Amino acid sequence: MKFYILTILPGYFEGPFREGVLGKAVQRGDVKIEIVNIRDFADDPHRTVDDTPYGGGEGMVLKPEPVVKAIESVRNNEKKQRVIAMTPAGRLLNHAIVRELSEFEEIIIVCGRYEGIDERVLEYFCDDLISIGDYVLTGGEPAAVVLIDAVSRFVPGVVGNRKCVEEDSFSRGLLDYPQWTRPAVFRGIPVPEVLLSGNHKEIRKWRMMKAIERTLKRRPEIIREDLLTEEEREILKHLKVRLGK
Ligand code: 6GU
Repeated sequence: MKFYILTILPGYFEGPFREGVLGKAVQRGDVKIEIVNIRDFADDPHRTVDDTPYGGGEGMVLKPEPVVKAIESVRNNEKKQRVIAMTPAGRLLNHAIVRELSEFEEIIIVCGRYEGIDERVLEYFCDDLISIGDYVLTGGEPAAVVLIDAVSRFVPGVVGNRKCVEEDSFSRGLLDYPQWTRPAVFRGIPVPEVLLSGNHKEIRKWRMMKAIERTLKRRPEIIREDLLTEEEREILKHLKVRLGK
């Protein structure tokens, strides 16, 4: 899978794709990243990429010409491509969108800066506008890193254990159960006894209960009853009564 990142801050991406699971995937070539400097497509001597907004108002807007030229420089009809603009005015990124995007061969990501991107670029040259949450960042660059990280997990070979990907919390509509590791008592705080019992049937049931309980408490809106097993639905029913939900 290949990602093109169109940005006016190419240096921003020097770190994130060198580290960890994603860094290894890039080294192996399972994930390819190409940074495209939008400023290289400015045609004046000052390499101007922004201008004041028509109608007045705060800040600067990314000019259409350099951004569109940058998009066109990586467009390829032979590949299954998607052009995505990162903007807080986009649709909110979630598990379903991440999965959908992982089906493309190449994703071209346009990172916004200043007060925004000329609307004609978004409307006529992008397929999709994506936001990573209801807060404003100084630019689309950190959001692009988030998107690439999440999509890359679905690229075969990137995450060693497929089960971890297929069964992640958001495909099931349940948060993960909590985890502990040694020592059994840390600063006076013990690990729940059932986990030390060696009773795997009990442990499985307890974890299921914990996962449903924390989802009900923190993220009740993500629960998909249709995706739960009979056993999980039963636990959910009991917990709802107990928690008064
Ligand atoms: Cl994609 N861009 C910016 N600038 N802010 C955001 C965002 C994106 N998603 C959430 N906030």
